[in-house]
Amino acid sequence: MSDATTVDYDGMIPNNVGLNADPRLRRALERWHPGYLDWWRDRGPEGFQEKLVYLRTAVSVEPEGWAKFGFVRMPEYRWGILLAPAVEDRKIGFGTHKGEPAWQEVPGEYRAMLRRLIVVQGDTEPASVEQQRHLGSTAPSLYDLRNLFQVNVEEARHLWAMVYLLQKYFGRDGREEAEELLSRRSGDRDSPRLLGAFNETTPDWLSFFMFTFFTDRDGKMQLHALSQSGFDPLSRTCRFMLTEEAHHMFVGQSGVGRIIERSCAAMREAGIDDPTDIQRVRALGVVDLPTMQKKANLHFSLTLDLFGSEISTNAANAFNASLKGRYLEDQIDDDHQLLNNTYPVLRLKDGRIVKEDAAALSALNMRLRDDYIADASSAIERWWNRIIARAGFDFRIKLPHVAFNRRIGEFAAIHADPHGNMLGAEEWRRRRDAFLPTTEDNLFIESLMRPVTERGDFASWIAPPRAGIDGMPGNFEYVKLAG
Ligand code: BYC
Repeated sequence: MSDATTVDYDGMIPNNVGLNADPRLRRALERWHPGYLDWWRDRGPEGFQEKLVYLRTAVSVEPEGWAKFGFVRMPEYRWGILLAPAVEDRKIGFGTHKGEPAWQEVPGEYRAMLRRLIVVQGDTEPASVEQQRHLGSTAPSLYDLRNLFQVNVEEARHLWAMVYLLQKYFGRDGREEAEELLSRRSGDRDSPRLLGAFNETTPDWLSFFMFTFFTDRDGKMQLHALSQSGFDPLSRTCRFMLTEEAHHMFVGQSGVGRIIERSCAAMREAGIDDPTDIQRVRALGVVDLPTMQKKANLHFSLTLDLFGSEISTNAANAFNASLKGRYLEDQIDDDHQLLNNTYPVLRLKDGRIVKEDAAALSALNMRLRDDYIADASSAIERWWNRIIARAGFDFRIKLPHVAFNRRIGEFAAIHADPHGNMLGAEEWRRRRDAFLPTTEDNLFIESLMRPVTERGDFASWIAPPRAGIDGMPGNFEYVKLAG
């Protein structure tokens, strides 16, 4: 079935892509490696580079036993290049080339488009590491500190994954793009990361958990869409990345869930029945639910921008070219070419938000965004709102309307409240603080961010997890801070 399920773990770069037999590629990657390590030391997790961290490392691409756990110093992490096993005789599943054998080389006519998709995907990975680099100093426990670093090293491995594709298949341009992936900086005025949400800050742990819940979930959707690609190396790379991505979303889902759990327990203990009594709740040293709703509003709306415009010829071209499919394309029952199909799209018409049918090909970003919203909303119901309901509070975290707080696409030009009611600029300014975190909200959250570094202890604003990592007990020393 597979040409390369065995991982070569002996060389400098663990891989299952036959690096030993490809000296040109190996040399290119080895030349890139020192610059990568400089980037990691300079822009990666601040302050913990020499500490031993209990990390998961991918050592196989088989579903069973693909990772091993052990203590490692982050700069010595084995960032490898791993592709999911090849599917024998794989055929392209959508677009103009549907039914043709999947490409093992870049089709010349689509070179620029494919390179652009890989570069955009690759750019988000180091960006998120940069955004999160200051969080180690305020971790609420050793367990959380370790999870942060796990997410960071795996996002960095995802950078390796995209750099491999660039170096192997795109010659000199690919090498240049690989260098630029190390030189752009999240939030930098002169050389920012490519997509908006990756230039925002992640100032506190609630933001980190919201980011991994909402923005990593965009990662999941985009990787799924790319894993359908007719370009087989991209498809296999993304398929394996998805294995790691699941843990990142778990960190966000359970992180926010544990904050909610702690807040609800503290309110119960103090006899508070009204979760919107913000000052009384905050006096308990926990995060109030309305502030969590505002953080969710912010991260959800920033993440929606990552889907691009509702109507997009770029998306239609990438689909037609059989480069980027839909979420679970291979499970959809239609012609997979969308020549005559339509898809309902929310648009701004004569100053009103209306739903209208658009050509399905042009509406692919919208469709992926809808799939994303369904996925996020069901996770919120199953996790966060269940915790609140079990504690007996009359409060639900809700996703805001898609027109709320947008910078990209149809609704970038207007203001809307979280229900989708359009607001004038003046009313938006007046009511904005009720929808999005204010300086005061952020200062309150910041005031809670004190590091907790004793084994088995947790900050007062977050509940312990149900289970440890890799079956380890609650008081396990996930990061060895001494020595
Ligand atoms: N910010 O046709 P349009 C992840 C640009 S997250 C700035 O509307 P298109 C992760 C766009 O580039 C997943 N610019 O959109 C998560 C285009 O410019 P050009 C990352 C933006 O191209 C957590 C123009 O506007 N992967 O993995 O259909 C931690 C018109 O664009 C933005 C991908 O995104 C923006 N938000 O769709 C770590 C997959 N949006 O080309 C990692 C690869 C649009 O005319 N990327 N623009 O100069 C893509 O599929 C597409 O590029 C996008 C945009 C979905 C991003």
